[in-house]
Amino acid sequence: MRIDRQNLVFFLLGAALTGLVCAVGAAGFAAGWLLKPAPSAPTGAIVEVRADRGWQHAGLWVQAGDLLVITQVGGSWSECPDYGCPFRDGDGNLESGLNQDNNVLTGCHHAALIGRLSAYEMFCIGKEYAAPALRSGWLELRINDNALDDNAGILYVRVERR
Ligand SMILES: [Ca+2]
Repeated sequence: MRIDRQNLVFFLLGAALTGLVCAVGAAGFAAGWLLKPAPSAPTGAIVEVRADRGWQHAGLWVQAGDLLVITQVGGSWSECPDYGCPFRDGDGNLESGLNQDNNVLTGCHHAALIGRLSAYEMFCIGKEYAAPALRSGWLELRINDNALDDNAGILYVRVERR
């Protein structure tokens, strides 16, 4: 079979253009996916934060400058129930110093609820918190305790941005 040279050129040109269009489309899709945050929890979503786990995703994207409001609405936890530590609320152990050895965040009561935005600076939350977000990011929450193995309980927390 004789291949018509002109047809071959058109065919190759067509294939190249199709490839280019696909590549541009895929790149656009990828850029959109990477740059635009996934839909976040609706305002007022209630999340659970377990005492025996490290950083836990709250499903809330916060824009720098948003008023971030975090309120404990239920539950309790203990940083060492087997050793007699009582179950507490998000304010943690108010008798502890602010810089106990097992704190994840110093300057905040042991076993208090703490947070961070996309793995940047941590902040002390406690039972109630309201402050402008200093940066954009995903909200993560946890107990202010590095020794998680002996922990128990869950806090229920409303996370909002306004
Ligand atoms: Ca503990």
